[in-house]
Amino acid sequence: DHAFWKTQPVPSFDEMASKERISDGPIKEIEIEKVDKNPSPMYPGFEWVTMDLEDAKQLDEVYDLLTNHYVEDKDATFRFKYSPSFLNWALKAPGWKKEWHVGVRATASGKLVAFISGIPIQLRIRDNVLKSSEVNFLCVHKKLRSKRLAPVLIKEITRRCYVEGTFQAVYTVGSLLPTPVSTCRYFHRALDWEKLYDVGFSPLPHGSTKLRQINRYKLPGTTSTSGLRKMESKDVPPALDLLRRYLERMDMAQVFNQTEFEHWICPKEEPKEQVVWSYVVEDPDTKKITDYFSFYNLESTIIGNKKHDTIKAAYLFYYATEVAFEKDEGKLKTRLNSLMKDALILAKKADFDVFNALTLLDNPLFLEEQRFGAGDGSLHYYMYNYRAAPIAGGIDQRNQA
Ligand code: YNC
Ligand code: MG
Repeated sequence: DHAFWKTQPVPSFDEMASKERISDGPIKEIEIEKVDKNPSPMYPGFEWVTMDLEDAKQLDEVYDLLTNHYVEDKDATFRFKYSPSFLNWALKAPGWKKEWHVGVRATASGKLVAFISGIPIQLRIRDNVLKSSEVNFLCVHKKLRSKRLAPVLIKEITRRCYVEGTFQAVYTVGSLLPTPVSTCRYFHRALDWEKLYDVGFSPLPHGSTKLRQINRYKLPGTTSTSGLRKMESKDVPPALDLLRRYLERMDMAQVFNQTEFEHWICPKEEPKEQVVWSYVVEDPDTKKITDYFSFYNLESTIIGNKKHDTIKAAYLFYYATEVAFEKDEGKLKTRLNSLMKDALILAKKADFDVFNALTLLDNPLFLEEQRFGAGDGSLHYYMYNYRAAPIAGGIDQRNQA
């Protein structure tokens, strides 16, 4: 019955399902002077901490907590394994605030047992750009589950956002809560089918053989798009311009400035483990950047497998193409299929086992042809303290980022 969520400024299932037209806007006015200046009480034996992620030791503590206790699939076979480099990238995005990296320690041992984070982003929903917080990495130690600690963490990050004058938030969760503004599905494209089969990720379809499956997912050794090369610093302004125009076609998307684009897509410094891979297409004649795509690296621990301990997954990230503005869906489909085939080839070369994508952006135009299969997971998108008419989901949806 959602004892916690029904007290929060989020739309109910009923109002989101109603036939009445929903007009987009905040649910509750927040008076900043009335926001508590101090954290809410913590359970006895535990204490609030602000994590200092500039300190490699504290970053490692968050890494350890997530590696052992973060999101698993429904059969508890795989668990996300965000690398320290990934956490640096995701949690120290431009404008990041230390106060939004919230931990809970056991007072006696000092052990980190829970975490929640936010980063500031500009989020556009239809015609409104909201100064908001993107909340992520909510995690409670397995031994402290079902004790209503999650609501305490959520209330504390909310207070810390309000104190900074940020009154809206966006977050994604695999489970259904009141009430998604949109829902996507995960799709997976095997790069190393045999490994995925060995670890129980990919089934052997009825009537097929291992050899046939391996052949089905074979890729050429080289890419085919002429002018395709790694993205460099000099490509940032034209690639950002292209992405901005491309995202204008969507109902919901982050608004990027150049610093943010650089951080997310074309980082200046190489971290210890590479997190993001980005490529551009430079037209051989005009030298213009006509397309770009990116994917990031997120491993999963394989829980209790003797032969392999991790799956290396590439996640399709942002991309854009000039062809999108020609209003010719057939042409867009053709172009995206060649770009994404090249992305698969590059990911395979970089030793990834699987390539994942959601049903957002123009992805439904290439998922099938590029041999992605539907996963069993959904990803629900939520807004905190903002009511917005639902954004179409599913395989036909192409209006969200
Ligand atoms: C969840 N993931 O429904 P009701 S995603 C939000 N997001 O409340 P307890 C969640 N709410 O239904 P547990 C949630 N999971 O009674 C549970 N809840 O109203 C709600 N898993 O609390 C739940 N990470 O402490 C229920 O549950 C209440 O001990 C139950 O802890 C939950 O990062 C959790 O999946 C998820 O570590 C911490 O299971 C734990 O089970 C765990 O008894 C593995 O809580 C890791 C995992 C979640 C990944 C993510 C996004 C989080 C968004 C949080 C909401 C942010 C709102 C915006 C705040 C800023 C506002 C401004 C401005
Ligand atoms: Mg709990």
